[in-house]
Amino acid sequence: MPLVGVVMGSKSDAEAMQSALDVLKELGIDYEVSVISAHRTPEKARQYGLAAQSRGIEVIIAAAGGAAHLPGVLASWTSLPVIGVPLANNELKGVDALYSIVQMPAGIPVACMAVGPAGAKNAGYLAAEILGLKYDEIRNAYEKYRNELQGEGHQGGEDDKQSQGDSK
Ligand code: C2R
Repeated sequence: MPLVGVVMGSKSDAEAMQSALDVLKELGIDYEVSVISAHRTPEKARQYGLAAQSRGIEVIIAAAGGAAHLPGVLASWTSLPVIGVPLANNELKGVDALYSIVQMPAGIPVACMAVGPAGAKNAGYLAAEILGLKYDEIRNAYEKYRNELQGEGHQGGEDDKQSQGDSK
């Protein structure tokens, strides 16, 4: 049974959201994918939000570009956590979607990720963190990933080299 509902505003968002799906898959988290738009298919958005929790969904990831009201509208119909992913798909390069998602007025929160591939990936990781509070196997898979990240020594290593060089 899917624990994460990944919702995107258009089929054209699928490529940008693939990395979120990859993260969920790597961590062994069941998910479902739906294309729903708050303005093109408003009734579908309402029904999705209202029914999500009773269908077993525990976290919603909502991705949209442009005037991205989808995450906020879904959040209005459910008290499940909604993670918004602003997509860069037009002349404004995602700033429009970022502002639409990040500036939710007080009362109904939406967690806003970064624009671009990092945001899509982090949506998957944040979903894992939330679900890990309840599911040991998800927490273990996520912590394994975090430990591996430390072992890889990513940018920390490069930064260290740089700062050593600078101090000479
Ligand atoms: P099309 O490529 O279908 O024209 O969509 C989608 O997320 C997509 O990035 C263009 C962009 O419109 C976005 N869209 C929204 C919403 N519905 C579709 N921002 C919404 O409800 O917020």
